[in-house]
Amino acid sequence: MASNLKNLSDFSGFDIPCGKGMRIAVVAAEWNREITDALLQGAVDTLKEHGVYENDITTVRVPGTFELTFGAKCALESGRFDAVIVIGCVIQGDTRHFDFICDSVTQGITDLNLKYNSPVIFGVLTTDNLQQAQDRAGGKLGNKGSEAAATALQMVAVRDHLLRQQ
Ligand code: DLZ
Repeated sequence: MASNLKNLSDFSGFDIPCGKGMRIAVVAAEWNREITDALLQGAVDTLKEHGVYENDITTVRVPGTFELTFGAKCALESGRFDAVIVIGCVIQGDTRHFDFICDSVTQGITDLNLKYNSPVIFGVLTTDNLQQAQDRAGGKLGNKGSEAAATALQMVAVRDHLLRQQ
């Protein structure tokens, strides 16, 4: 989770490349929809602000954060995308589901990043309560979806720079 001092939508100091011509899939969870809708909107807005064509952005919904790994895998297997962004929100409750879901999606997305040559970006909030999620979904600490979108553009540029240099 972001530090209290960091605004997730503040990219000053970061060199965000132009996304013109990049094809991006955004896979978003239905759970905690109030939050994931705001994160998804933040991601799409930021992609467009940085030059990604609307037609090159594909959004898809999966039931929960646990399903993000499979959704991202399908997007990668299609070979159609330069990057995949996963969006979710897991809120700590009295259930151990929190740990299982967070561990699963973190490991799942890491595994995909190791296996495929298109980056998968982690736009998942894992918070103690709803207020912390709202703060990071367009609230006082910015928008984690926007941060994920900017990261996607950076990582596609890194991939292109390093793999196409050979
Ligand atoms: C079951 C569950 C719970 C308890 N909490 C969340 C949550 O906070 N955020 C979320 O995205 N999904 C949650 N889920 C649903 C799981 O991610 C998954 O969809 C179901 O366990 C079915 O596989």
